[in-house]
Amino acid sequence: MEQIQKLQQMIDESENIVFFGGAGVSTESGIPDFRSVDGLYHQKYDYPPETILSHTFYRRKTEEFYRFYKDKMLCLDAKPNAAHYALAKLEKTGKLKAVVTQNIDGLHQAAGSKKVLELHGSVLRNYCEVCGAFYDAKFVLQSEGIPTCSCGGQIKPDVVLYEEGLNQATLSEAIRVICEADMLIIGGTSLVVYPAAGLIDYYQGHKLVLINKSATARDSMANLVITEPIGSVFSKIKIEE
Ligand code: CNA
Repeated sequence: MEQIQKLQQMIDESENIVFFGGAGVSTESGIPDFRSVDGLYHQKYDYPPETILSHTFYRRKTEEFYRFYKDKMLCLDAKPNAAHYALAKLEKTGKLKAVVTQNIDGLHQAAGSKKVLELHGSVLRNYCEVCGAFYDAKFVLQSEGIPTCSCGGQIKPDVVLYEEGLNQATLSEAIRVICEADMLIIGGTSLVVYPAAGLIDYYQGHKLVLINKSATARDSMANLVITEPIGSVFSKIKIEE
């Protein structure tokens, strides 16, 4: 409880908050993360998820990529949880300037957040590799095998696969907002996927909060560490509109 009070006080005293998050933000919405005990890395597949979700695998074994992707990465019925809603509310008050996320599920926007920097793209956007036509996630989910455009081209999710580079404009904007933040809240991320995890090093303030169920390599640099589920933490925070 003391920790929640401390978090509340830090939020109340801040005017330029940035949230940096990962898959753990959406586990309470029913979307499995990668590294928790019930996460995708602990389930049995012919290949590790990191291999399947790589550019090489996507090119060489496209059908198998899509089998895994549709089965495990497209959770289209998931709804935002208390953490997503609280962050959207904090943005409305003017205190929170941006959400920088490694997630690809679109739940921050579904909760009402406007400034969301999606470092790894979104499953909600999909494009034909030949003509560039847009397709929604439902189309991809309902397609049989490899989703194909009416022009015959292959459809690729707008998701950054392993071995692929991050969008430079998104990366630069994420660095800018983190540099300017007076409070950085990091939540639901193991902080092991780079270059995304390295972005937190741009934070220069003294209100660094880490909300994560398990320990991370960065716990020692945080001013406040909370090891509780992030949805339940944010459900206890009062945000005045
Ligand atoms: P990760 O490596 O799976 O780490 C998640 C972290 O969150 C772990 O340390 C958990 O202990 C912690 N955690 C899990 N649930 C909670 C919770 N309720 N409250 C607090 N902490 C919790 O995931 P990262 O995001 O660090 O890794 C980056 C990858 C995962 C990105 O490239 C994502 O695109 C990818 N991913 C995204 C989604 C999604 O969009 N929802 C789902 C699965 C994987």
